[in-house]
Amino acid sequence: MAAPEVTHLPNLPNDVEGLRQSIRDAVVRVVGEDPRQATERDWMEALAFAIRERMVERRLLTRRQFADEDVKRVYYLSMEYLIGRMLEANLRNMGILEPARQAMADLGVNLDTILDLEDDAALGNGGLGRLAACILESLATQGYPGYGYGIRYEFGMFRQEFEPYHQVEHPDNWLRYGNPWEFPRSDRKYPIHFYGHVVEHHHPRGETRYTWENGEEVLAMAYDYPTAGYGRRNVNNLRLWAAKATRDFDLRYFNEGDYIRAVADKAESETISMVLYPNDATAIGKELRLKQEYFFVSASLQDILDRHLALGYNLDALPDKVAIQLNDTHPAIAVAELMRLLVDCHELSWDRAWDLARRTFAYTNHTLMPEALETWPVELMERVLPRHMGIIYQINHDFLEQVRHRYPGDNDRLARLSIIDEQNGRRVRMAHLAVVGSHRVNGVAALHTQLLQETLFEDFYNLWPERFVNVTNGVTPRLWMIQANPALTELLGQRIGNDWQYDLDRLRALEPYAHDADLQKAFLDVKRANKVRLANLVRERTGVELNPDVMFDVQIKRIHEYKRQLLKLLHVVDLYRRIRAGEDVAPRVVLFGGKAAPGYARAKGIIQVINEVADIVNHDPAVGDRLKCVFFPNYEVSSASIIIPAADVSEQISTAGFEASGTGNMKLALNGALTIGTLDGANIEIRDAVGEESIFIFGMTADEVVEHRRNGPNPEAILAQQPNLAAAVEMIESGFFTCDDPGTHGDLGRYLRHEDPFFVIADYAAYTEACERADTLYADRTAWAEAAILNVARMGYFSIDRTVRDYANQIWDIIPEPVAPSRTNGAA
Ligand code: GPU
Repeated sequence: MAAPEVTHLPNLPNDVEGLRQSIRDAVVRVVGEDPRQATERDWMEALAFAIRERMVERRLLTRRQFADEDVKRVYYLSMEYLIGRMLEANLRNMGILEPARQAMADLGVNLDTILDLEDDAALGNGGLGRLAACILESLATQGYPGYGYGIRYEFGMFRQEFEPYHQVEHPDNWLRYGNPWEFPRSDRKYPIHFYGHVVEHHHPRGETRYTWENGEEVLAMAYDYPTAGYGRRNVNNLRLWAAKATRDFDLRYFNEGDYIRAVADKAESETISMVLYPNDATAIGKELRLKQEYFFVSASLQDILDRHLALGYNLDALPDKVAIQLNDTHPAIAVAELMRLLVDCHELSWDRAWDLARRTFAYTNHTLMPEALETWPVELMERVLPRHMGIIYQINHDFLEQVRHRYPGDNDRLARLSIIDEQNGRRVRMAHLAVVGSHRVNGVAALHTQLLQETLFEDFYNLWPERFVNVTNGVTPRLWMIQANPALTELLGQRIGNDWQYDLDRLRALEPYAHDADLQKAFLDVKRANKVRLANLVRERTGVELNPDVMFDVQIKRIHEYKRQLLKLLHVVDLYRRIRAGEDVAPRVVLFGGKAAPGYARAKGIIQVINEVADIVNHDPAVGDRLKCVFFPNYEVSSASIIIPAADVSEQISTAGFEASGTGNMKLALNGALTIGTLDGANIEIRDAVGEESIFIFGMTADEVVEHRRNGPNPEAILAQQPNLAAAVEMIESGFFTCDDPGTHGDLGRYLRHEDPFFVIADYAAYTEACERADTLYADRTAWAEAAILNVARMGYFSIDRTVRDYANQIWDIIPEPVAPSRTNGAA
């Protein structure tokens, strides 16, 4: 038993006076600056340190309680966490936002100025990474024992600039000033191996054993980011791994006297955690990517097993104390790695290990798109991870035996189900490994899960129907309402109180007031103020002036053909042409935001043409305020939180069957934007929730898309019947908007006429008709306000808290463990 003063945790005061003291001290003791000379950035850092010491205190309290209560924990394994800024979120979730604001004011510093200095932590591409960040926040908020594991990329998502029309990528050096939120844990390092070979050890009795020898070794070092719950004392942890060379990296070169080469090799081994691959929903076939995946998976699993054993549990209790969620297939090598750790390192029998692994893992699928499905050439896997390749063969062998037994003689089915794809030059199908190695597989919206069962995983679904569940995505109301939309938060508080902040279903209390004229006016005033806020930012970033009294029509998301930014662009060009022809069209501001993967030429071409069209439209004196088109540069979490509350209309217009869920659709609707959308992803559930009156649905359904493709689409024939659409396509391909590269718009014309793989042309008429329905409703301010209020009131289902409870109950089997206020430490 340690002495009481050793076990004591500090208990720092959270009042204005106490915070002021901590902040002023931190300027001197941590930043090393004289408070008389401290810059705004110095004060920001000092404030962050004052918060983080309070966070870590609660983190330790939380950890003590979890250990005392023998809780089951969930570990979320994700290559991406799209967190955004942390300062305001941490202040709010720690319950010290207002005292800190006052303390800073007392020190002569404006908190809002400070908040704006922080770089986004952009360790993710899009929806998948943002979902991971929302899930961690909700786990802490609801008091679940849940931890994130990922990679501490030195460089996150690139910064996007337009020069002047096309996208140019700049490195995101987010750690250049250091990072006050992380705790480097130099004592938490694990060795990670690559390459080498496997040696078999035959035993006369018992199983053959394997050792993995003569590879290269790199260390994974932990960096901890405490994650605070809102309105609770629970603080969980996100552990990100950075690659560090081992101490005696490459002895060979030292012995040969090539000191410089040895040091260069050290740098090389640390590149593993250098940069996030900026690809969204596209598999990357690079060796470095496979090494990143294995690197963070191995470190995380070693850490999980260490903790499990240190807590005094035995390995047979693993599935009772540990759930591991695989965020898409990026961490799916975990199935083989856990087997290696259990069998080779902890000497469990294969069958026992397999039973434990399967009951521990679960896998979330985020797309059906073939180009996103990860497969690794057997040859590459064999070279980089030789032991894992052997383990995968063994898993596959056992699995196919089972299939053979169930479907004797059905060789086609065996080939379809096999973890090894033998058709395309022998590749490991990571999705198959994930399904076989998990006890649950989930899609992220009802339609998506249904399509998974009917298409991609049909054979697996027939084999194990009980393994498949749906968990519809959600978003955290703390960031996407309270932080992003303080004006609406305030209004909601006045009308229905603040319970909805913890239980978003309570927004329904707003329903009876939807036609209350006072509320409608207040609601429209809030929206207008948010539009002014956005217009100011747009002016600052692009120089374009926006009229806040015009409809703000917003499409913000990664640039992808299937998301159909081109459908919106055709509408813009159509409107522009008609305005020039003297037609009276409803005015609108169209705002795009989003990044294209650097190697995705078509997506980059889409950005370029939008910028070129925008430039012409915005400078045409004949147009004035009737049409403005803006491509908001460098769309990221922090700009999303300004754009979303200002949107009147949310564009969710993907080709049906292609968007797994969407989450931007939820953020926008929650903030009162009405959706124009296809029956795709979670749009379907949003329609069911908000009602037909508050959403503009259009276009082919997923079934109709399949049918349409089967019938052999003919865009030219459709164009021949739709003069407005034809004129828009002609206007583009004629070079009317060409500012930069002549020829590129001709190519776009050919693409639409002869390829149109996502049926922009086929859905165009229905789309513009939906836009017109929106225009008509928008013109009736009362009717619009009512629909928008009802929209907000009915979005409760899309809280990430509901999503996390669904995972907890259907998949993880964990329960909340709220940290009691005065436990252990006598703290108030
Ligand atoms: N998604 Br796969 C990504 O953001 N990145 C990916 O690599 C893959 C999927 C998205 C889906 O496209 C989107 O529909 C979904 O809402 C989101 O994941 C979270 O589930």
